[in-house]
Amino acid sequence: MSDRFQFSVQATDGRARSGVIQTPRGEIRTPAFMPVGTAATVKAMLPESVRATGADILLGNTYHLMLRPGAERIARLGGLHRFMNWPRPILTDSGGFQVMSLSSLRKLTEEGVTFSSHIDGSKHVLSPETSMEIQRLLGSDIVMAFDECPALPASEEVVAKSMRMSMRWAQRSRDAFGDRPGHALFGIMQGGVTRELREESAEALKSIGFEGYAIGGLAVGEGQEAMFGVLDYAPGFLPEDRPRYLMGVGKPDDIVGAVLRGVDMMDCVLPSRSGRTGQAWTRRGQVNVKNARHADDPRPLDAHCSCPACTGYSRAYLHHVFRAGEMISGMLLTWHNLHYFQELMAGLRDAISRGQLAGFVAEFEAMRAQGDI
Ligand code: PRF
Ligand code: ZN
Repeated sequence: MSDRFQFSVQATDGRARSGVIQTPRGEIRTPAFMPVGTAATVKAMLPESVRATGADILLGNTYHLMLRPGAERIARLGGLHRFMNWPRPILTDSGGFQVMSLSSLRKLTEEGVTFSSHIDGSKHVLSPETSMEIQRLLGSDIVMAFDECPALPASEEVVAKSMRMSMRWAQRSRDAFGDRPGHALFGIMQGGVTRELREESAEALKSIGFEGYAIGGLAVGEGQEAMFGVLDYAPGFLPEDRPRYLMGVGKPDDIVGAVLRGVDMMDCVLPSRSGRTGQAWTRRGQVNVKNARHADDPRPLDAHCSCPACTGYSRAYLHHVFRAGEMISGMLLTWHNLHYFQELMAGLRDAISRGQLAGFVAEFEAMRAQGDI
């Protein structure tokens, strides 16, 4: 195992890349999908089950963990990996994005953001410096720079001002992070849907220098077509020899489109969150198990899926436990969804390695076009 953080691209197919990120806590095969473990758990899953779905890395959240149970407490208890019993790599988001979507009484200045907790109303401050300190206390392997992400649509002027502040915060994040062998700091590109702003942001980040580069500020209301429009050029502004991480994306077709455009890492609550609301994701698209058509159906959710939900249970059972509000419903559907997302990533990696990505994508689209039958 490497004692350093290192990324190597092993194969390319068009703009898509497959590779490996080496970290002291293990390898991350890319393109990678990171399940979200916001509050030190991937909801409804044991860590060993998350691993069994094929995940190499989880995402954790500075915002939630600083509020509850507190970063100092997690540090005293041996760090986030020990605390949640996940020994592999963890990436933590820096908090600003969650402050904007979850907290109240927010006040944003050049220094940072003050806000009230969505849990108990208590007052807190996040800045590049405090975010770096909290992520250090958590023991995060991949630390995200502190940024601001404006909701779209927003005027170009608002997006430009916000992006430039995020770039000043990126420099402060780099300075505060310091030299931490084996740990990585990723910068976050902003700039909305404006090509010139995206380029300016990428140039600012590259001159600071990061171990990896995220594309932030997408999947915030602009729609898939506009997002793909940005992804047609934005990854090309970033260094080829560093991982590129598209934050908060997405649905399976978003993931495939992003990988085709040169993205290496993604995260999304979708497979875990929708598992708890009765939504399953399969090769044939979305299936809602609460639909009455499943009540007498002895078939599995997906006969070609090797997850526990599909090998052990019928659609009728999944329908019943969802309707009955049983906890196993969220457990089985989350497992299935995470398994499906990880199989998709494995298929993408394999297709890129073989130079067969176009064929893989054609098959992906043909299966979805058939629909659930
Ligand atoms: N910045 C940060 N986290 C994020 C985003 C961002 O722009 C997004 C946007 N999709 C999701 N999570 N720090
Ligand atoms: Zn399954």
